[in-house]
Amino acid sequence: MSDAMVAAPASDAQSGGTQRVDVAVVGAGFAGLYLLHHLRKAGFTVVALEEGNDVGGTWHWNRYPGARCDIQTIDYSYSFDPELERAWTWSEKYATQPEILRYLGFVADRYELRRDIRFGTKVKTATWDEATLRWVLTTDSGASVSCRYYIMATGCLSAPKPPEIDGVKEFKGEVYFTGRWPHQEVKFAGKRVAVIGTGSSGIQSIPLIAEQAVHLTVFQRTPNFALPAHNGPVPADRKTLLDNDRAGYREQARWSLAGVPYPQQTTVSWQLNDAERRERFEQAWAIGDLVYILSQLWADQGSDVDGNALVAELIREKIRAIVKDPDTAAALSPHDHPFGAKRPCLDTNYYATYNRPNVTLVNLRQEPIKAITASGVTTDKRSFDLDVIVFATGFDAMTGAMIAVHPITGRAGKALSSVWADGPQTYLGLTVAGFPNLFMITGPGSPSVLSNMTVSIEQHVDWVVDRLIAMREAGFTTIEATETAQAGWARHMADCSMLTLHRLANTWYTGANVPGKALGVMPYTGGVGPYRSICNEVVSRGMLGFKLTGPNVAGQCNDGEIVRLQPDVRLVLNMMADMKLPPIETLGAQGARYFINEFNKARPAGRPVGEVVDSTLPGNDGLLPYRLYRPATPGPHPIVVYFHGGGWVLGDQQSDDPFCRDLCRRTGMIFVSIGYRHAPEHRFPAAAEDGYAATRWIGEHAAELGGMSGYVLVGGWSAGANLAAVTCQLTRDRGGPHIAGQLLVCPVTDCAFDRPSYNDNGTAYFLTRGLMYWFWDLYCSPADRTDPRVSPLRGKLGGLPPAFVVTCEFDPLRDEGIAYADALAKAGVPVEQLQARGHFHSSFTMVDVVRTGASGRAKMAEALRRFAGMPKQAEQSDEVTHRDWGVSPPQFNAAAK
Ligand code: N01
Repeated sequence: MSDAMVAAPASDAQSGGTQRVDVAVVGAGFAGLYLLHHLRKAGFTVVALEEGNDVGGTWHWNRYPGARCDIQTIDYSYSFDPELERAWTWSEKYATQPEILRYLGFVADRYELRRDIRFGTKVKTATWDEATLRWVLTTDSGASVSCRYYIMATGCLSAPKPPEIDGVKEFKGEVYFTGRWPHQEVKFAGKRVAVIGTGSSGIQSIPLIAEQAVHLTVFQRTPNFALPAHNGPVPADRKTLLDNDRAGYREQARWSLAGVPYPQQTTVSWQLNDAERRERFEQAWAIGDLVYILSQLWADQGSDVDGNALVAELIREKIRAIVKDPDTAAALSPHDHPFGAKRPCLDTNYYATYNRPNVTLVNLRQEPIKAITASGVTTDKRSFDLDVIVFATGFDAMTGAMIAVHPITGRAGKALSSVWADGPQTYLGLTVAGFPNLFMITGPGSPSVLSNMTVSIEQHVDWVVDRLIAMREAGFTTIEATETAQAGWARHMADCSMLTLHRLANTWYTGANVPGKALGVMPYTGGVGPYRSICNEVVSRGMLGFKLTGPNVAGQCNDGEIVRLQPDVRLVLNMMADMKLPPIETLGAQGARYFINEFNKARPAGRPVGEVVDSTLPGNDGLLPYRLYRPATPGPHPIVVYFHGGGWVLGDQQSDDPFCRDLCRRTGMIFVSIGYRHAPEHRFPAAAEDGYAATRWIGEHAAELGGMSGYVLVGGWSAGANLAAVTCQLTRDRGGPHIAGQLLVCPVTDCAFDRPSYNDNGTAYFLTRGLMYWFWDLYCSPADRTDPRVSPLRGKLGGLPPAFVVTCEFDPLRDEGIAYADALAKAGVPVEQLQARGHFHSSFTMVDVVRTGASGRAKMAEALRRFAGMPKQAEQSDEVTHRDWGVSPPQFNAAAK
């Protein structure tokens, strides 16, 4: 049966001035229309309340000249009904606002949606009634509404923000706001026009207004990055992809990062030379697709300031090439934010417009607006006489439409505006604790504006309606997020905000465009696909984080946090789970080594350092290979003797190469990664004795290696950290060399397997209990296991070098690492601990994969520098904070930490 043929039950009749329905929806844009259709199809009675006089939402209000979508229209469409998809053909790559509005009208007609929409109706108040367990909505026209469920489909960019400039009312000419454009044509011919604001709305309208106006003055406070749309017919390649496998294409979009089916890039910027990077950039520039240029150049473009700066400079080069006047080009070139951290724009002739003789750019950074007067705009340098002012000054985004449009009062009389006074708190961006039966579509805390909105809207609507159906079947009538779940989501949001550069710009994403608004990254930065999988997981784990009640059923509350892992750790573990790999210990030593080598080939290459030298040194029983990493700075440098991980069985200099490079760059120290002998070919104490021998040799030859003499430092990960810890004990007992400090990352310290972390984290986090048993069996017979050369926790700990001990929450080795740090401290050794929340055993060595490990590695580097008596190092590009960009840090997410 076609979706269009579904007979929809009419909303309940009005009685006594109140309309009773199962569900009230606010808004009749993309989200509201699909909600209405889906809810009716599921048998719920529904009313949609819409302030405008027709459907369209944002596309109803934003009808300024040049308004178009900036996601290719074949992607910016509903996908819930294949017949609808077949019934509509877009005429352009980026449809105009009138065409999108026609599409939404077509959808409304096709499913007969208008009969359940009350147009011209604004919700004035929304109050949760504890007695009836229903929401009561009062409106500015017609009956109030009593509903079981109340769903805000109000859009993220629908509350225009005031221009915040004195004197707007004094102006005698015409005034327009892009976000509230009149329905009748606005004529600019023969007029002196000003546009204030250069976001997407300004950048789309400026070229068209310039073609008509006698003179156009653009008042720009912050330049924005704009890219040519190259609009035209729908590109053949994308259309063919869609036509060949429509369902597959849509499904790929649903699981992608931004809601458009592009693959994830794995090549990092430093693996490409200038010419290769330029070629990729030129191709992206020619394609004219925002998601493409934001995601397909190189893997680090959206996550690392250095990788990002390369793109930003290539765009500035384009601006300089297009705009003839160098001063104007300079003023149009953004320098205050990473590319993509502020929403970039798609344009048609934007930069070239400034070559027209009738266009003037006023740089408000050099001459701020003092006031708007009766005749025009006055800056602190000059006055502009004007006939028309167009405000393209943006929106109180994400939260504005929800809290400014009407007071929403939840449990115990609490208003949403006061609950959100310090920033929006939500669970999944869908619900708010204390506000039962209230849902938001694409609310703050969901991918929303960082994604193709139609994909995100459909996901939210499907999730919400499916929940309502499931509740109805189970007899539940209320649903409410728990405080625990909501706090956990805030933490997860804060963790995710470290994956991208959005935190580094003053934008409407962070609330910085509205004076006094709480600052924090409001949309979910973890990606559309991962977010979808989290929402699904909430359901599969018994509605985790929700309280459900019903009149005739026992209440249910499966409380907890849905994501306790760091977001990138979750992705890595899910990816490994999807690969359905056999347990490593079943592969045999050779097979496991081969597997690890192959697996490592897929990761980003380590970053460049000054020099890398492969050589050999004498071990305890023959030559050992080593790899030396030298910083690019002039030496001599302190030397860190480094031991790779791999359970004394696996790993080599290559396996820990990115980690060594990273620490070499951060510390400014030489790292010498030792190829010690492995089990089962060489069992205990071969690795331990090699570690000691290598350290002694390096200590004796430090100057020849270009290092500082008199001391070395040691470090290692996992079994390598075991060797580092053992080496410190052996050098203390055997007369040197002097070790200035030890870095132990997830160390093996003891042969007992009964600490809680061995059970809690024994099976699901890559390093399993079974794998550890196998490592132990291959390396060390039971009779030797209490020897401090393999269980350093059982050794004498006094007089050891200062230590920095890193443990990860989801690591079987967590508790023995903590036990070692505690025991060192008890023995009088200066110890610092980093207990890394949400991380797993491999987090810190998966450099440029687990990006949330960057701050931990920065702390390790600082510790090593302190041990060596060196001053604090400048921040690396992956730990840049807001202050480096001159903006304030996000506050409400940080508060959740
Ligand atoms: O709003 P904006 P927008 N004095 O906030 C300036 C979507 N959209 O309506 O950056 C002087 O981006 C402000 O300056 P600054 C899209 O997601 C999509 O343009 O704060 N200037 C900025 O330049 C977009 O990102 C499409 O320093 C003032 C501008 O006004 C979002 O909507 C089309 C000022 C506002 O830019 C918002 O875009 C249009 C003041 N007092 C919009 N106050 C599509 O293509 C503000 N500004 C789909």
